Amino acid sequence: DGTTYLSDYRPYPFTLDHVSLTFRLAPKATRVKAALSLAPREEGAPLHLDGEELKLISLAIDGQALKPADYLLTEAGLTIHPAALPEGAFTLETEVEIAPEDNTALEGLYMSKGMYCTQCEAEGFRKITFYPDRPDVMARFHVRIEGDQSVLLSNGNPVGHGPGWAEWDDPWPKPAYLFALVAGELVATHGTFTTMSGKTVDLNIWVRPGDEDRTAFALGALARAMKWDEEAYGREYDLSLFNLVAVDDFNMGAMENKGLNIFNSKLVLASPETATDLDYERIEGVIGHEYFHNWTGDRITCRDWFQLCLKEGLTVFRDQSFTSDMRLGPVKRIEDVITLRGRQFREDAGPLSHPPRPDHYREINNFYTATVYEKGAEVVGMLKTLVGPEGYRKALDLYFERHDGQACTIEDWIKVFEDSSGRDLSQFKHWYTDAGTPRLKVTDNFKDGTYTLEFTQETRPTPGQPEKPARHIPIAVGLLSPNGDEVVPTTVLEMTGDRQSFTFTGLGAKPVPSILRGFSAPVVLERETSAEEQAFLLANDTDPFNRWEAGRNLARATLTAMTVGAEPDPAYVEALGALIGDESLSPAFRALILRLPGEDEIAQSLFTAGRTVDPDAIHRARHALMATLAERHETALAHLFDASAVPGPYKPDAASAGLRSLRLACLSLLSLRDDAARARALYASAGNMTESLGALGILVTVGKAETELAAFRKRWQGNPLVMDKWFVTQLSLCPPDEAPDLAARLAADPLFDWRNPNRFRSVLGGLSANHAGFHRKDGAGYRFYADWLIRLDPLNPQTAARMSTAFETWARYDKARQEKMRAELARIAAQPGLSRDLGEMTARLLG
Ligand code: DPP
Ligand code: ZN
Repeated sequence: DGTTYLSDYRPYPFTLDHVSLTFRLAPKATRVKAALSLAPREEGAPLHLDGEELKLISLAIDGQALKPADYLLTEAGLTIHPAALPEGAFTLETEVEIAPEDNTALEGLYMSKGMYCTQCEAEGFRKITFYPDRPDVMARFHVRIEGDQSVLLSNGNPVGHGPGWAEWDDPWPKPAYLFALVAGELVATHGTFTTMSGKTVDLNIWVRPGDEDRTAFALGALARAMKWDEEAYGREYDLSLFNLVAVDDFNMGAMENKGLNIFNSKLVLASPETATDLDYERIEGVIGHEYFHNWTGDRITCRDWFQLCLKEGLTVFRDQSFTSDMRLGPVKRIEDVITLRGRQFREDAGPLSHPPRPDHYREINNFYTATVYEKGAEVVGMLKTLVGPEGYRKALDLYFERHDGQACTIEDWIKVFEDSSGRDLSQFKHWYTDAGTPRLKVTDNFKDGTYTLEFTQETRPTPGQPEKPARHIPIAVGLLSPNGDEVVPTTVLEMTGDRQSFTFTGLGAKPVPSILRGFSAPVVLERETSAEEQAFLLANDTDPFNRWEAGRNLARATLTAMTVGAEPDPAYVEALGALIGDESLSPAFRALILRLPGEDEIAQSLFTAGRTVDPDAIHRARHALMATLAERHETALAHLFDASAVPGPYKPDAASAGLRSLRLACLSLLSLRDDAARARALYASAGNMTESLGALGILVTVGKAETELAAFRKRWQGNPLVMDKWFVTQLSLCPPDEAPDLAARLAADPLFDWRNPNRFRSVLGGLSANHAGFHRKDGAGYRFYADWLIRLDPLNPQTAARMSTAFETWARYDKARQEKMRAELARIAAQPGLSRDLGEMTARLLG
C-alpha cells in the first residue's frame, strides 16, 4: 500500500562518489544534465534511480546510449537492468526536461515571483533529475548554471562565472536533499565573519530589490549564531562563503542547504515598522537553527528519514539554547513549554500520535511534526540533564569526532552518550521509539523529619502501540520550607519504574515540593494540591519555570471550574495582583504570568482530565476571568501600562521586548474597562509593528476595529508579510460567532493569494486559532476549512496535508461536533485524485 518501513532499510547497492549537474534554465523547459560516478557495492544488483515528473531526453553509460530494453521507466523512477551495467565503476549520464513555472507544489525546482529556487528536503531532488534520492547516499557536487539572471547560486564555493553562466563546487559530500539552486535578479547585504581559527567567511543575505533595507537584523543574527556555535559546541564553519536567500513562496520555515540556506522571507525580513518583537526573536532563532544544521544535519546527516529527529530534535535543542543565551533563559524556557504543550501534547493526545522516531510512513513530509522537532528537542534536553553539562559536551565532542561525514541513526546517537558517560541508556531509548505523553502522578508523606515523594507513571495506548513500558524520567525537584526558604536545592531524581519513591531526611518541618523544575521531562504532572500551595509556590519558588507553572496551574484550575459555572478563584486573582507590581521580576516574566492559557490549552486539559469540552463555555470563562482581573487590578494595571512605555527609538532586544509585552498584556485587560480607548490611542501613535499589531488585535477582540483594519490594509497592501498579519489577526481574535463568515469574506478578498503558502496559512491558520469560532456549532468553520484543503491539495499537497492537523482534536468534542468534523474529513478523503500526503493524513485522522 505504499508504506515504507524502518525494518526494510537496506544500504544502497552502489557507491556514488561525484555528481556533475548542468542546468539550462527556462520557465517551461529547463534542461538538466547529470553525470553520476557510480560503482557497484554488490554483484548483479539493478540500478534504481528515483525520478518523478521528469521528461527523459537521453540516457547513456560511459558515453554509450542505452536501448529501451536496457531499462524500465515508471512514474517513480528509472531502473537499469544489471545486464546493461558494466563491471566496476562507470558514469551514468542523463538529460531531462522539467517545467519550474508549472511547479505549484514548491518541491524540487520552482519559481517564486520570477526567481528560480529549490526545496529538496525530503524527496524533492527526484523532481530535478534521476538520482538515488535518499540521505545515506552522500556525494560531492559540481554544478553549472546557465541562465540570464544576474545572480546564479548553488552550494559550496564559486569556481567560475561569466555572462549567462556560473559554476559551483561543493567539497563536502552531501545527500541530495541538501542540494540548492537559486537564480534571479537579487541584491545582497554583505558581511564577514572571522572564525575561531582566523578564517574569513563572506556572508550574504540575498533578497529581491526593495527588500534590502530589512536584512540587517538577519545578518547580525547569522554572525551571532556562528560565534555561539564555536563557543558552545566548538564548531567552526567549513566554507569561505555562506549565502542565505529569502523567498516569498515557501512551504516551510527555512532550509539548511549546504552553504546556501533558503528561507521563507518572513524569517529573514525585519524592520521596526514591519516586524514584531516575536518576529525578531523567531528570525534570530531560525537563522541559528539552519546555521547549526551545518554540523548537525549536513556534516552528520540521517541514514534514512525515520531518523529525522536525529538532526531536527538536536538542532531545535541547539537553537533553543542559543536563544536562551541571547535573550532571557527562563522566559525562553516557558515560551518553549507553552509551544510544546500547545502543539506536541495536543498531537500526542490524538490520532496522529507517533514517536519521535516513527517506524513507518506513507509520506515523509507528514512527519515534520511537533513530535519530531519539539519533543525530539526535549529528549536531547533530558539526556543533557542525565549526564550533566560537562558530560553532554563530552558526548557531543565524541559524536562529531566519530560520525563526521556519516549518515547516522538514533542508535549511533545513543551509543555516543553511553560510551562517553558509561551509562546504560537502553530504557531511555523508549523516548525515541514510543509515542505518547507519560502522566506522572505524585503523592507525598512527611514523618519524623523524613519526607517521601511517591511517583507513578502511566502512558496511554497510542495508534499501533498498545503497550507502554516505563520510561526513564529525570525529575528535577527542590523543597521549600513553609517560611519560603529553599531547604533542598534542585536535585534530579531518576525514575525508571512504574512506581517509585524518593526520600529526603533531616527536615525540620513538612516542606513544600517544587516538582519537575525547568520542566525537566515532557510529561503531564498530576498532583492533588491546594490553591494555597500553588499560591505559595507562585510567590516563593526559586525556580522561575515552576513559579510560572504554579500561576498557570491556578489559572487553569479556575478556568476549568468556571466552564461549569464556578466564580473566579480569589486565591488566583489576589496572587496575580501581588506579582504584577513586583519589580524584582523581569517585565517579560510578568507578561507571561499575566497572559491566561489559551482556549485550545484549556480544551486540551479538560480533555486529558476526561471532562466535557464546550468551546463556547471555554471562551466565556476566559473572557469572564479577564474581566475579573481587569476590574480587581485596574489601578495597578493602568499604572504599569504607563510605567512600561519604552523610551527612545525601537530596539528589538529582549529587555525592550519584555517591556512592550508587559505593556500589551496590561492593555488587553484594561481595554475591558476603558472601552478600548487606550488601545485606540496606542494604535494611532505606535511607531513600531509590535505595538500597532498588538493594539489592533485588542481592538479586534473587543469588536471595535473596523476603522483601524481598513487603515492598516490601506497602508500595508503592498507588503505581503505585513498583510499576512492583517489576515491572521482579525480571524484569530474576532468574536467567535463571526469567524467563519469573516473567513469566507477574507477568502474573497483580492489580496487572498491562496497559492502563496504564507497567505493560505494566515487565513486557514487564523480561523483554526479562533478556537470557538472554528468549532462554531453549525460546522461552518469546519466546512470552510475542508473546502480550502480540497482546493489546495492538487496544487500544493504538502501544505494542504500539514494544515489538515486542525482536525486532529475531533475526539475532544461533543458528539454533534465530532460527527461534523469526521464528515468533513471523510469528504476530503473521498476526493478523486487526492494526494498521497493528504490521503495519509485523512486516513490517520479518521483512525
Ligand atoms: N530541515 C528544515 C528545518 O527544519 C525543514 N525543512 O530546518
Ligand atoms: Zn531543522
